[in-house]
Amino acid sequence: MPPKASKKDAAPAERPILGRFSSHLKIGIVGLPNVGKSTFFNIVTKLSIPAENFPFCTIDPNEARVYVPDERFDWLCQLYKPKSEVSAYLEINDIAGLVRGAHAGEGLGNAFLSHIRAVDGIFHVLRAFEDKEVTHIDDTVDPVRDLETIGEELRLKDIEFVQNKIEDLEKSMKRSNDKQLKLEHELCEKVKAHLEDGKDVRFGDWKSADIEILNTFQLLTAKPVVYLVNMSEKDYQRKKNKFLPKIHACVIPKIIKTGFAAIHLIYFFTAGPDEVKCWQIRRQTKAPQAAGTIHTDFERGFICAEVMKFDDLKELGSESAVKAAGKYRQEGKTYVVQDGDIIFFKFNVSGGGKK
Ligand SMILES: Nc1nc2c(ncn2[C@@H]2O[C@H](COP(=O)(O)OP(=O)(O)O)[C@@H](O)[C@H]2O)c(=O)[nH]1
Ligand SMILES: [Mg+2]
Repeated sequence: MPPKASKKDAAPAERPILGRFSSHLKIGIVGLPNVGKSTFFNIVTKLSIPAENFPFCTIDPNEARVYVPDERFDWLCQLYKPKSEVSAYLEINDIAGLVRGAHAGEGLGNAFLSHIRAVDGIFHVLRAFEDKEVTHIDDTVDPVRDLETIGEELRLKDIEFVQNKIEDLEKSMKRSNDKQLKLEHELCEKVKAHLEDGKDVRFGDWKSADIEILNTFQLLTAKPVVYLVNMSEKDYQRKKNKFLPKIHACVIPKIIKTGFAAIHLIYFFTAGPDEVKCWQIRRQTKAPQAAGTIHTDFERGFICAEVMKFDDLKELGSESAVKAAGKYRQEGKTYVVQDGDIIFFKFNVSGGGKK
């Protein structure tokens, strides 16, 4: 008898995630001027954007896509020796430095804040290196103060947004008794109080219904943040001289992987002799929508997903061994795709065929 799906197989009803529901997510590098944002960006991308000792030198956000290293992907490529290999990538934007007062337009603040609004997560670079040649906008090196400065700007911008929203809602509420308007108004008041308390939106304990509404706002402090403390290479070298190159190489892939996970991206694989490919999707994506990242027909005509777990394939060595062990599973429309699933989609659209 085939194994019956037990309770523990059922996906727990997860709370929705704050942020955009999309598979095209990106992370932005944010911080004060001269903290090392562009330097970090250049290292990560190996692109040569000039890192100059001058605030406001980067006005247009610079974009780059960097590969996400993954041993599972490498292993699959070894196994299938495919003609084409496509790994996952993280899109990173180098955003120009924010200064105190940015929320009120200081230092082209509004333009830069709109660039932050367009990303799904933040690499917040903090300067911990001392260097007389590199000016600090507040004269002294103090990463904790800097963290607060940026945090405060983002919160003030969010307060402004929510305040405007409250005023709009109040106008609408005079004309309509729509319950949704009242719910949104209550939430906005709650969010405003939370921000005025000095707390970022992402730290709030919001209900599922609140999160659905918050996700239509794209608030700056709702975005996930990864803090990167930029310390002097010299300080680092003094202590760990011979290990430095190794540490350097490890740290960068780790930062990329951390950023990728922080914005709630995962990926599933398609694997065969033609191609091994990572398909990135947002966490909580169901099988038909995951199929849709490959082709809209796959979503429209979705029949089922045949799923192998990477660990099972690695342990058993081949697809046929996984099948023989009864671990090759058919999943339906409600299946929530998990990171590292190896999937073969079956679909049917009129006039189309099976993959
Ligand atoms: N001494 C030292 N200088 C650095 C470090 N990181 C960046 N810099 C220098 O600081 C200046 C500003 O860096 P940049 O990356 O352009 O800062 P951004 O304004 O945050 O993009 C440049 O001259 C960099 O070479 C570091 O770790 N130590
Ligand atoms: Mg820069």
